[in-house]
Amino acid sequence: MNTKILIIGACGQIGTELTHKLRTIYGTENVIASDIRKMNTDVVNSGPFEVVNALDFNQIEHLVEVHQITDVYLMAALLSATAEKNPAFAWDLNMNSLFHVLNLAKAKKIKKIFWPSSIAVFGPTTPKENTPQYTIMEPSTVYGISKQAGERWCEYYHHIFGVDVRSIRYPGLISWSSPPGGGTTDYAVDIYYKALSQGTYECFLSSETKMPMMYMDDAIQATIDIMKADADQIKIRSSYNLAAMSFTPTEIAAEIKKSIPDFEITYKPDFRQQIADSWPASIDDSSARKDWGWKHKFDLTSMTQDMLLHLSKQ
Ligand code: AKB
Repeated sequence: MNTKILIIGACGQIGTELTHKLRTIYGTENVIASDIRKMNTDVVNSGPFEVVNALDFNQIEHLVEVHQITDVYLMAALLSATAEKNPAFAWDLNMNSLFHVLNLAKAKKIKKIFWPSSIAVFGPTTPKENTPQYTIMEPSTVYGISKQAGERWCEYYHHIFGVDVRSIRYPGLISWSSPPGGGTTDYAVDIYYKALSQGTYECFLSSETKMPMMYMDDAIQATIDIMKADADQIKIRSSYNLAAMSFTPTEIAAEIKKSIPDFEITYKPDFRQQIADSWPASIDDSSARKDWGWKHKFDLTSMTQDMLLHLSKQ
């Protein structure tokens, strides 16, 4: 049976680039993009698109049947900063959308699921540097609690019902083709836009806040690689730690200054500082590297050059 993909939340920061990449690999007609609204013309116009509410089981089931979907990528979620403003809806969306696709796989209506987790599953009591795959996890954000609970359910559905679900704990993701939506790591995208358009940036985190980050090209590659791997290579069915680089606002600003010498950064931490302080500074991702061959390409220098090149063309 051919791979036929449904991406739920295809108009978001990851979904946009994932849709394009999957369409080049599997063929445009075999990748159905979907979202709650037609928000991103690129995604909507570049192939099949359906409006779907990730909380509506019947709608998702209908799409799966009509398009004979084999693999679902569930990218719809409320991220850390937005979730703190609307905890009940964040819990509802982040958990129940996951149950819908897990239950479709349990009923053998789909074969494989990709579900993104996050470094937000860790909390203030987790070891901060080189955070291990298995360690103390006491998340203190609504988003983190939902991702940690989701990981437990993924592992449970795999062990008890044989569901083939695969997951990655994404760090902060940086991309130029579509904006991020409500995360704590979003400053590391905004800073490039403001450096080019205004020459200054007021950062909502303090200067020495170090967090794990990754360029979108690497994140998409990881997503595709974990889904392509043989099932027996995926030894962890909760979610894999994944890392590429870690930096502070001071360090990213210094890197931008190499290309834009007059660029200035100022600091005005807000409620997101507390969220960032509860997360790891760096991540040990040796399990992903060993089990399914994860390798990153971009570091802070090469990412900055690529971001500035693309954004200055826009
Ligand atoms: C966020 O900041 O909420 C996300 C994440 C790290 O999962 N980018």
